[in-house]
Amino acid sequence: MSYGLNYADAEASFEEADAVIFGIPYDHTASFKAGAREAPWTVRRASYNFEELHFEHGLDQNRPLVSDYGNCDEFVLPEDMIEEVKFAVGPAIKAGKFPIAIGGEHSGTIPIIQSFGSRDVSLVTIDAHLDSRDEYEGTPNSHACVTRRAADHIGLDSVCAVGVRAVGREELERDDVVPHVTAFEILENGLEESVGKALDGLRNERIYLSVDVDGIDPAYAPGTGTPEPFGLAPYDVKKIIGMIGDRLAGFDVMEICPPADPSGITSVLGARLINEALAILGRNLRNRWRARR
Ligand SMILES: [Mn+2]
Repeated sequence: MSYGLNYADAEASFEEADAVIFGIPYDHTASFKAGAREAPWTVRRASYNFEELHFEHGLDQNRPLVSDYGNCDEFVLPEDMIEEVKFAVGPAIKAGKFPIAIGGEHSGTIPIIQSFGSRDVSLVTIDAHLDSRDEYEGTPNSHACVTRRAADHIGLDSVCAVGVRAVGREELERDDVVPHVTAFEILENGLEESVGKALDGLRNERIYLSVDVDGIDPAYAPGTGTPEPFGLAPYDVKKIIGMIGDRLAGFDVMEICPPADPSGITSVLGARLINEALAILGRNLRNRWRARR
């Protein structure tokens, strides 16, 4: 599972780590452009771009201890990928570590959510798509089925897709439509009014945030398999991570497709979003220590 290059500063052992990073180099259900399997490498490489501190988080920001687990083994069938991710990631989640995944395609989020207890987390996705199909091209574990599989496990009232702007008719013409906030609503009503309300409405308190990078406008994140115009700005995603704040229980960035990203800018954004989640985790950990004293 080792591949030679850790995520920047992810030098902690598993035992001492607050957070564990792992790659899921999987893209076999990709419906348009494949290549996301390469992103765990390019995002790690991009992580060396950044300075030690983010200005807005302050000079005394608490940096969590991070362990880089390497990548999950590669499989062809989504069901095999799901078993592998559960095997690799399940122990970290059960040990109370903060999981951070680098996809691979979005189906990699399914086994991560399934590794939590059904009352442990809500799932918020940032995604151009609702990904709520029962099955797609013959498998219930396609990247087009992510929120539906999550709802099976944690309940429809603990799932919300944010930034949605492309759906299939069959996803909306049913009684159990996956809750969502469209990109259009965010633009019209502002983040507080749209996403803030949705976060308040989630049943399970802690929140796993999954960023399908196609939720972000292709002007900022062109390197993805299914680009969809009229998306969120990177700053919106940063703000949403901050709004989730002390409820944040895990994070992933999926669907970065390096062959479609010649400048590498989408991998850079992916790494920066991981760092943002780590900054919020660091703040949460420090607040928890303080509360205990
Ligand atoms: Mn998507």
